Amino acid sequence: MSEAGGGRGCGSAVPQRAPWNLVATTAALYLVMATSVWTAAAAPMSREEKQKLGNQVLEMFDHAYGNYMEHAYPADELMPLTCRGRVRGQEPSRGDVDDALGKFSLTLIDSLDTLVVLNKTKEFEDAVRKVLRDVNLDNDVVVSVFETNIRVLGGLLGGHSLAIMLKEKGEYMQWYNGELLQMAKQLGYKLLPAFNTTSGLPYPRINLKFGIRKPEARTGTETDTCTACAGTLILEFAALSRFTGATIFEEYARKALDFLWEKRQRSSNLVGVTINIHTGDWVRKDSGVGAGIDSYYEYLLKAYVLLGDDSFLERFNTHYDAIMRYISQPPLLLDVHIHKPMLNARTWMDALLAFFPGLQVLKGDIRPAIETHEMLYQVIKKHNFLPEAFTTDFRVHWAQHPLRPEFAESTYFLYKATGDPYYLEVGKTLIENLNKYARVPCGFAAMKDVRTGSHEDRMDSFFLAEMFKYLYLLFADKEDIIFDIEDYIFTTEAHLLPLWLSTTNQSTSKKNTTSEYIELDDSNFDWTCPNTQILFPNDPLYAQSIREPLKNVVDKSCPRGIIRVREESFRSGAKPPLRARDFMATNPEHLEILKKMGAASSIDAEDGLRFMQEMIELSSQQQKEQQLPPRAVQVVSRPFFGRVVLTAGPAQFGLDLSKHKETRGFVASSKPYNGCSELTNPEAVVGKIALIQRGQCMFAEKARHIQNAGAIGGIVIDDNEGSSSDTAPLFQMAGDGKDTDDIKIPMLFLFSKEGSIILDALREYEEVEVLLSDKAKDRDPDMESEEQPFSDGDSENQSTEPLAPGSQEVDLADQESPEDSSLGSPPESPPAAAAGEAADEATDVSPSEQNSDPLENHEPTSLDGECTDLDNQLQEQSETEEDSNPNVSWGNKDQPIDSILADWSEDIEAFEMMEKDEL
Ligand code: DMJ
Repeated sequence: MSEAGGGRGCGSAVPQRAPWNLVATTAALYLVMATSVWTAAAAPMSREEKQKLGNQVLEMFDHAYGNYMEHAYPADELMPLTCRGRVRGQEPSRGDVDDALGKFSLTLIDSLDTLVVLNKTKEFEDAVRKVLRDVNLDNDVVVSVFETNIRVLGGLLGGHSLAIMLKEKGEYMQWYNGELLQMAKQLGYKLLPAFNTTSGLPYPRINLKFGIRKPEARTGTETDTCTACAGTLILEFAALSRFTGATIFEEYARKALDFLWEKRQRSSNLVGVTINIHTGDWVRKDSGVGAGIDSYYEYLLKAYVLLGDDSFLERFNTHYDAIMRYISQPPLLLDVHIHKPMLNARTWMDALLAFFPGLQVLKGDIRPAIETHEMLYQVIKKHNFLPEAFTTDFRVHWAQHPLRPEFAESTYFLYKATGDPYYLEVGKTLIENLNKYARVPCGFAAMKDVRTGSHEDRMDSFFLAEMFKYLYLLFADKEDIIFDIEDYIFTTEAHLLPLWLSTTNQSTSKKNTTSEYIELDDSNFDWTCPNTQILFPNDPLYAQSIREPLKNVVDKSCPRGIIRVREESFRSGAKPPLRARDFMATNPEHLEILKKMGAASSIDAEDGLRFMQEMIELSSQQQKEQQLPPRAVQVVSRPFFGRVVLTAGPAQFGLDLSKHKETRGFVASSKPYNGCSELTNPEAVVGKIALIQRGQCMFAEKARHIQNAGAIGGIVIDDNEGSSSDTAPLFQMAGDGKDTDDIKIPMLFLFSKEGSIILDALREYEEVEVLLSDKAKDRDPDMESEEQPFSDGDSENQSTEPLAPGSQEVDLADQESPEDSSLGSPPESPPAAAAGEAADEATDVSPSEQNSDPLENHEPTSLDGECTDLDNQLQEQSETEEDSNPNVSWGNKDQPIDSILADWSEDIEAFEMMEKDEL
């Protein structure tokens, strides 16, 4: 391929759409031939509507960026609920997530090239000046090498790329002299010590000031890194080398990639999730396309695009073949074991894999891209956002959503490849959901729980770097952007690098690995690029016909869990393997199967291994669910209008908010604030929701005091300053060991940080109205402009207690979405766990204490792909129980899961040894 080939053919950041005349001609033919089908397809979107949506994206960006600049800058990120900057060390640590924060104004740097894409050139110029004036890259702080590379180095390089483009145009940035590139180079040198390992794989973390080795560095003892962490450097490092002529960066990144390639599992051609940076041994041998691996694959293909080096394409194609052979189980993408790739390693998928359809478009494999994208869209339609993890039957596995952009990215690429207006409608839904559920007065807040609609006090920088770029570009026409986007490639953080780098300052070490250099003509790229020439023009209904069978995949699918379970053997009459979720300790047949596992054949051994892994997963999932029974406190009065939703812990007494009820009222502080004696200000709390501080007496005692004073509900606020549901596990407020039936009002618990949001609002606005529920009530974005809180008309009084004006208790039964309303009552809450003996003790309810059985009410055992009515009913019931009542009772079984696992621990060890031996 020609040296410039990297920038041609597949090289453009966005695949070329088919020539319009061809599209139009073929579409016209189909219109005549298949009008009825065509009308079912997405209608084309008018230019006006696209412009309107584009403008909406601009307004949303202004809201996010403006609030960051006004309330957080120069901090790394905005905390949109408390409306201030997140400064590392000043907030409770969130663990690894904080490794992206280096006190270098992360969000500003990550936003630089977004400003230019969104045509905010003046703001870009200001932002660059601020970066040059304020940003210090020499802080004594330990950061992630991966995050610093993709967000900061990538941000500086993207900013530089567009700064020189603007300068050349002659209007803006005329003063610019490569200062961002100088900063990028300085940062590049700071990252290089991380590569000081025998393997050439970088350490995962580095101290910006002290590097790796010095004792002050507080890092350098790690032995493992993720594959994506070591394999997502080549674009930024090669760009840095080629922009500056310092070849060392590209060489280091290539060396790390070469090492990973050598270490691939040779029989499956897959890579694991984590690798030992010294020995090169795989530490985690599961393999997927999501968390931990994702951008390794992305960078192989894009390195080929940017650098025109065939070896990267060969590697990518080899891996891609393995992915499609083992991991892709359309429409699912499921992790497998690298050495036993027919064995699924998980029963759930993570949200990061949503980038993969976009990568498939770049590869030119449109059909599976459409399928997976559609499956993901169905999940989004069900939960408003893509939960961080969801099961193979589309239940929430991990309910958080930090405003990730991957799905928007894939939507953009699919639209560019197919021209199908359906993808514009998808983008419109994303915009609506962001405004409806994530927008808060001071920016956009991550979802803490997509089921309750509660928020987390975080707005990650990638939201500005990626989400707004992809959404804006989705609706933009060529003339809406001040430069040709197709001259650039998107990094994994959506930073733009110019394709002309392919011919500049090439590293002498490896120009091209093909032995013979052959000039290829354009026909060689016909099958490697998104093949719009044969796809869309020949069949305008292509994308729709692939999507259609998947339309109901989420709501109506058979709850089979894992799809591929050695289907051939079942068809031939063999019994399907026992799955952990179906296991019943009282079933003699199941016990017989267990005995056989690991004994007879390798198939039984595989079943045994999988069974035990599923048991472990199920157990930890159940523990997570038992410990996290979230409720929502939604601030509905002005200026919040329901836009701020706080995660709250429930009580084991009082009104059960999970039973389709909610309580709404103004808040008032009780006196004494701890609520441990009769209130001295009953007139202030009567008919209101009383705020009480945690501590000094039992929760139930506080509840009785505020109830006696006439309160209609209570919120206990943690007295432990700085505590937050971001960092501490939620718990249930236990009763006092006596009968608590006399407590009728609902009680919720807020950690200190969430509680201060209510207290601060009360100080500032005097009248603060909240809604206590198990799930945030829908907000109408128009309310803000109309300046009126939730209409009272949609609430129905259900309380047995007298209610004061301005407060109500609401039965939501008739307001639920159809999917919920058809499901009947959720099961009763579990009996209260053993009452706390010490005063004010919270109860973490463990599965064994609950005497619960995770196996009941889960997926039925249908494995034949046929949906029965019973299957569907059970599935719906299971879904409802899990979604609406995370504290669900699992019923009684003879043997708690913990003891089963204990019985099996020796066997688990044996299987692990067996795995090692095989490797
Ligand atoms: C971004 O920082 C990048 O896209 C990265 O590759 C992984 N995902 C986050 C956003 O979700």
